[in-house]
Amino acid sequence: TVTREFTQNMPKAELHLHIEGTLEPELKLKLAKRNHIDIGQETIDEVKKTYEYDDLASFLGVYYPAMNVLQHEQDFYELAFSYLKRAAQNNVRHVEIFFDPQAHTSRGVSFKDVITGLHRAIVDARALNVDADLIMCFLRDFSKESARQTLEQALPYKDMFIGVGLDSDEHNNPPLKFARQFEDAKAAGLHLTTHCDIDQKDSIEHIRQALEQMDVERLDHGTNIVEDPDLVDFVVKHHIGLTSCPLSNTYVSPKMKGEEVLSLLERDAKVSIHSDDPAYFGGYIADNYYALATTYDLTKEQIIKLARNAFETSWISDEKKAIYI
Ligand code: ES4
Ligand code: ZN
Repeated sequence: TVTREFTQNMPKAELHLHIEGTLEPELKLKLAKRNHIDIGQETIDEVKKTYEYDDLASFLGVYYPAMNVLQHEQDFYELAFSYLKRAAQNNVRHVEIFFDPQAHTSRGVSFKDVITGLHRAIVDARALNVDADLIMCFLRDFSKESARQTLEQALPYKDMFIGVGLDSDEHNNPPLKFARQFEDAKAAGLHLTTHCDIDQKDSIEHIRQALEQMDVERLDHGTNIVEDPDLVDFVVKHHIGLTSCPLSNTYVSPKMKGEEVLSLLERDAKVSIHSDDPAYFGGYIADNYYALATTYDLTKEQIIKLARNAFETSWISDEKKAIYI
């Protein structure tokens, strides 16, 4: 049987983690104080009481306002370095970190302060034996004009991130809305992924667009692809990764979606396990493996397969991949 220690000690790759979703109550309060921002709470318990949500919209309503405490380059550094220290302690060897520049630039923080703070933490974390890269996400409920401006701001910092993605509210915001930005990002040598959240009304259509018309290399969540066997064939054939986040799913959808993960494993699709917004959804990556393993009675072999899938579909060099697979 799979123990908590086993999921803890196993070398892991984290491919679905929003850095803003690692903002723990302690750091939130510390930054609020330092930056003189009134967040309406003064203790950790009070902050935790605000963490009540039962769908994506109610979660995002807690998540975005909290980011106000992030004001300066040093704040982004501390956010990322705190996460990477924790990752190193939990045997996470490689992380591809999502960040949402528009959630910060829209409130007056400069793009440069966001990306250089995060990047500096990544450089310093190399000493901890954790290897990390950044993936810039466009907020899909913002306009494509805003996405265009964001990509323009970002390209001078192209050496500090390896790919682009889409997150935030998917409803009525299909991947194709950002087809042009994805094309430009790909032409600039960047990798492509997109959230295709579970239980969204049009998510099968969104998955189809992303795979067939936008050349994405991974789907974040995306596990309800099991409803469409032809699309499953496509991801199996093209080694497209699907990054499932069990604890997150239990909040924004009523279920952990383990049946979907098991069905994808059985079909030999490259599904893997991650944590999404661990400070908000009750656990980091080892907790996510453990929750899935205990709820669905997974074997060690199945857990190892999920972990290998993450390294295989990561965007590290083939030389580095060979170490882990
Ligand atoms: C997110 Cl759970 C979730 N869904 C969509 N966008 C997000 N950004 C951060 N967490
Ligand atoms: Zn996510």
